[in-house]
Amino acid sequence: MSKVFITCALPYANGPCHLGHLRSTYIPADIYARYNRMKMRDVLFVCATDEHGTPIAVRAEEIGKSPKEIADKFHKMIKDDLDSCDISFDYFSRTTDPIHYEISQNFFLTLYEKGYIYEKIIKQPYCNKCKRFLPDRYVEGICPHCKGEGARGDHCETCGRHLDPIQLEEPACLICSSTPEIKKSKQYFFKLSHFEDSLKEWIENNEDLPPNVKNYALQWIKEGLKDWILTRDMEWGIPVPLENAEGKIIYVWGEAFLGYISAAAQWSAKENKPWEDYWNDKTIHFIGKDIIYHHAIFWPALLMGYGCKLPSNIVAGEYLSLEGKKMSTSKNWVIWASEFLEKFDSDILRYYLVVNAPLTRDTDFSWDDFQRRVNDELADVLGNFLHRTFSFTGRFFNSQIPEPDAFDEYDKEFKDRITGIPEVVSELIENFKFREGLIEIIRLAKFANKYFNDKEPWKAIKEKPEEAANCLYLCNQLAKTLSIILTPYIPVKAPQIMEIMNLHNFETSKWESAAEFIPAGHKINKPKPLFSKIDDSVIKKEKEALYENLKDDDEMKNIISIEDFAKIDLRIGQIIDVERVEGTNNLLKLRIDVKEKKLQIVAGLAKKYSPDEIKGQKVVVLVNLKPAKLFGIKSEGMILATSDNLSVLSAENAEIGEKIK
Ligand code: B3M
Ligand code: ZN
Repeated sequence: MSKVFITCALPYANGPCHLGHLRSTYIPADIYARYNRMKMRDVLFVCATDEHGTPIAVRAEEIGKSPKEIADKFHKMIKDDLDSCDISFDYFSRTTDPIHYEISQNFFLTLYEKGYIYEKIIKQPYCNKCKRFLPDRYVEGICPHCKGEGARGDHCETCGRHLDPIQLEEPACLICSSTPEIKKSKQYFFKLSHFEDSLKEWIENNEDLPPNVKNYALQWIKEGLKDWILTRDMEWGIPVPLENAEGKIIYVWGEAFLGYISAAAQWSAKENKPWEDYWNDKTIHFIGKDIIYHHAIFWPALLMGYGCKLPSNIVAGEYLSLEGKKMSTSKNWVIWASEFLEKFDSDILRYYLVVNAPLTRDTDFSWDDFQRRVNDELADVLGNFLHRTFSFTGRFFNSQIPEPDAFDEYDKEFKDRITGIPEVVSELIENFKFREGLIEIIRLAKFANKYFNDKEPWKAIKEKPEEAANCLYLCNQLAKTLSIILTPYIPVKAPQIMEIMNLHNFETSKWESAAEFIPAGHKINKPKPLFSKIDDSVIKKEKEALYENLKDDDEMKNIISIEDFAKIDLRIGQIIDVERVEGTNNLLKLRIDVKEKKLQIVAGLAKKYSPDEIKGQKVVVLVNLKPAKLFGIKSEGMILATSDNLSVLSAENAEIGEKIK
């Protein structure tokens, strides 16, 4: 039996799960795991909470608790969240487990002994007031490459580059705002650069890697890989297992990956089966798109150094926004999994988050759209089809699947679609096209409703009973097929379809049996409604509660005077020339005619507009902004656009050069 090792990115134990986590990582991975089990493959599906790292240590300090106490609390919360969403892990561990410490330290030691980890004295920002080295995200400043503001010690949002904290210009401690001093300290580095060629070859030749993962990874490799600092001066974490390394811990990203292995090792000990067999057969990592770098570059390089098989594939889910705005836990612009699942069934959430958009595209959760899809698709299409099939069978065929007669062309078409659908969906799920699989299912259910309407079995039962029998025979077959192929998507409701169909003992958990027909005469149970509609009042209440959070948003209370506003010189400008800024994926260089002069502006709009799309548009331009250099290119103003969706404010009927007051 073939084996599959499936993992989900380890959630940080410093907050509960929200819908974004579920959408990008956990639901897709669970669909894949459940599907593979139904294909009779031997699945090992693991995850753990990621319990080290600076954010947890800082948070603990802020509230006067130990980091372990914080981790305990959130480990439990996250586990409950994932359970309520029916994520079917075989093992869910934590990175504070002693086995994880042992495995991570051994891994580090092996790399050290093989010469892939070396010591180096480096300069690091140290905050005198907070009495700590400021790693990663605890120092903020200006990006040395693109001059973007608000760059963090490890990463610049503007140009997407990985940074070293001491490179930042005008650095400030994020906890107390004071300027850090630069201190020397010995750290351990991983020779990432050594693996550049092998990584390139692995990524280029891996035909399975999804395009979003492949493209990002190759782009970074093209820029050249630098060695990674693998340790920190910190208390909270896994101690570096070397002499003369007191007070140093392994960087959280240097051990979190081993959480996949340590969770599996614990499962192995419990089940008495070697996890290595699973790893060596096929391994798939499900992650969010923000950690593609880590999984497609850093982790494979660590594994190459260690001398172990690389993962077979990496599936990266993109982001979820909320009601058109970027989710923000600090602004409470978020929907927590636990709150949502207290009120709605997990299956309708799973359905909505999958059907909403392909995994490889950013998408939005909106309450209205959620209601629309649940009511129109789950209740009206799927629910209605099942209910009319079962109640009609009950009423006119004594709850028995009728004996079919000769099929006409329409029946035959329907029959072929029923027997064909499992293979269609299977092919899509195998390729991680979960949404497309679900859409095929709904499309067939729509077709089935039309078929039912066209066949008018309520009339035919009197005039041509054999036609009504054919119709209900086939509709029951589809219901049974659906109960199987919907199981990975909606694992609570799908078995309820089986129960109504009295199929518990049938080989319902096997994908291969989805296309097999139930014999005529099989008795089904009394139907009960499976999907109900969501009332407008329910959605209204949810929206009100959510939008209430915006009122607390300080940005909205930031009053300015009319004099302040008068300082802003906004004019209508026409975009006369556009090109992409090479080496970035989001910047456009534009020339804009504002009548009095022509301005050169660099704007982060490339993810939304291609040069052709935006050229010629009349837009609103801030013309008296102090010039700055972005990516080494002079920028003399700003184009007004929305902050998350990046829609430019345009004014097609206005005159070029007109002032805005
Ligand atoms: N703990 C969470 C994240 O960055 C991080 C994942 C670790 S996976 C090995 O999304
Ligand atoms: Zn930058």
